Amino acid sequence: MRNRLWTLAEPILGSIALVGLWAGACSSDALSASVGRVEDVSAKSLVAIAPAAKPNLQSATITELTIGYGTPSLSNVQLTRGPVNVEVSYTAREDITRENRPLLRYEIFYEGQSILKDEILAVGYGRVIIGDFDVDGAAEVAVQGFTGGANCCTSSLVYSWRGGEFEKISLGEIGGDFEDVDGDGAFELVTVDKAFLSAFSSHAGSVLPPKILRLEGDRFVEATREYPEYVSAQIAELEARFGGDSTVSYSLLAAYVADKALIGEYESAWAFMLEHYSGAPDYGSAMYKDRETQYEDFPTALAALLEREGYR
Ligand SMILES: [Ca+2]
Ligand SMILES: [Ca+2]
Repeated sequence: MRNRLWTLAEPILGSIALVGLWAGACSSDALSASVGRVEDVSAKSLVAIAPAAKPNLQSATITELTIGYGTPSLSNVQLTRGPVNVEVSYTAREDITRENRPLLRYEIFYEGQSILKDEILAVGYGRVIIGDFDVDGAAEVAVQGFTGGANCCTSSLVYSWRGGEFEKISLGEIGGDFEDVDGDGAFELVTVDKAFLSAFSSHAGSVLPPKILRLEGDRFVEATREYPEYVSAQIAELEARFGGDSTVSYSLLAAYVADKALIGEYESAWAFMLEHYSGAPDYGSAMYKDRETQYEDFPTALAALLEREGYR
């Protein structure tokens, strides 16, 4: 399990990978029946493994393309999964300006028919994934791109096949990974709760609780509390950071209390926090300020944040 507690979940990748991820049961010949077609790209720079083409998308297989810093320009790379085909092109830019932007362009086909064409800004990171995220037999195509900037932002979009068209679901500025958190075959979007960003620490030093979104119908809903094993693993990693110190940083404590609240253990976590916070501002008084309210201390500010964000 990847640790995304200490980062902002904005993957910056230095290479290109075209990979079919096989998460369900598969037969030995499943991976050999169909290989993604790659054009105008050095074959050496790609690992191309695509799952067997099937008339429907019942299995939990995702085919994906990821670009990162150093990825050369690509044209018409084909990702294919069942009836869905995505043609991807990417313009690498050495000097990025408003007029000279690194764009990931994509055209989505269904059974050979062009359905839509679009593009996304991809500064050092971009990704296209085909799969059946909610295992309902209809395909999804996810597109992500990093918009650039020190403190910002990956955008995510999902196109869901509704028979005749792909419905566009804009997730906004949410990064993260599409993965099957609980092994049930459906893919969740695993991201972080940005409400904790810079709340009790510097931006880079912020510890963020996990946030898990699940596709339900035509939207993604937050379902973090339904994945207690995943959250517990995150808690264990936080606890490993406590060490034997008598005090624990505010940001770490905030994430800890939030995580424990997600698995129904808010009270004990709150008591732990009260015992282990230093009482001194370690990031200036600004951290106690929430819009118009200036909180008197860390516990009061944390309680307000947890309340506002639905943790308690
Ligand atoms: Ca689906
Ligand atoms: Ca799942």
